[in-house]
Amino acid sequence: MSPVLSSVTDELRFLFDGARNVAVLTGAGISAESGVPTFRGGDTEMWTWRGRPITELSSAELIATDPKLVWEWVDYRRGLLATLQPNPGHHALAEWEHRFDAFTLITQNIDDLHRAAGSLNVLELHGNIWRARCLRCASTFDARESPIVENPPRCFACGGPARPDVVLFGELLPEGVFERAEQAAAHADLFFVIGTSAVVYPAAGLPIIAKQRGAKLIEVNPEMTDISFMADMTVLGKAGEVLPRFLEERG
Ligand code: BJW
Ligand code: ZN
Repeated sequence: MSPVLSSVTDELRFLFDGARNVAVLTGAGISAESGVPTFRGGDTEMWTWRGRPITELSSAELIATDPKLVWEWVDYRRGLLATLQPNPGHHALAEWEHRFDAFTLITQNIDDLHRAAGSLNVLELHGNIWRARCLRCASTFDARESPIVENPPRCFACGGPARPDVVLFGELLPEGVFERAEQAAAHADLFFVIGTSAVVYPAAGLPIIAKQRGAKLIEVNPEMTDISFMADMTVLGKAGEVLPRFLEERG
């Protein structure tokens, strides 16, 4: 089988139908067809806002020095996300969850669109843009106001200043979440890498773990990425068009 496909072949569906333990890693590309800008890929090298690249905006350095500016950046993106809906790619994955003996959905996205599509168990590696975390008592809480009323928003429990509950460059991932994702990657017999440029670590290490532990690696992306050389198959296409095909009636 050619490692680069332009559509879902019968052979690929056969692999899908026979899988028992499936894990999926998604990135910004799965939300692109909902209208969420990706960080990289396509014509733009890197998403910028007010002339600054995301490596600078979404960074541990900036939240330490100018937390209000990070909230403004988050607030701007929440304003956009509030108007958007999940697309057929998110909906297909919500159906996949009920199809296998074991299924783990791991996302780098903070947009909450997997849950909006009906996925029940989502491992959010980089947090959630609709949650905040108190800098004084460490409580996390839903913070869905858009635009935010006070900058920084205040903790529901103690009134302390809160920060967005997302993982910025140079910060550690939430405790336990990456470990669960690693376990899922290590035990999967089929691992999908969908809509990610696979350049941000440690998330980009998950397909490598899966492959080393014997999983077949399937990539879905309109472009080749840093992980393509390792994939058993890359389906060159949009997630919202490719993923529903796995569920179509067999002819
Ligand atoms: C479609 C599509 C369609 C389009 N269908 N597909 C040097 C070497 C190695 C590591 C490092 C290094 N220097 C620093 C590091 C560590 C750093 C890192 O990996 N940096 C790399 C950039 C080099 N990682 C970290 O800092 C992490 N923490 C960590 O390592 O802790 C230990 C540590 C502590 C202290 C010091 C050093 C280490 C944390 C990473 C947190 C990432 N956070 C962000 C921001 C989240 C909050 C926010 O949004 O503000 O997470 S960055 C951003 O990138 C976001 C994403 O989740 C993440 C990944 O991006 P993703 O999802 O892959 O999106 P894109 O845009 O890159 O790709 C989109 C893809 O979709 C493209 O391929 C398109 O083709 C495709 N596409 N349309 C399907 N319709
Ligand atoms: Zn608090």
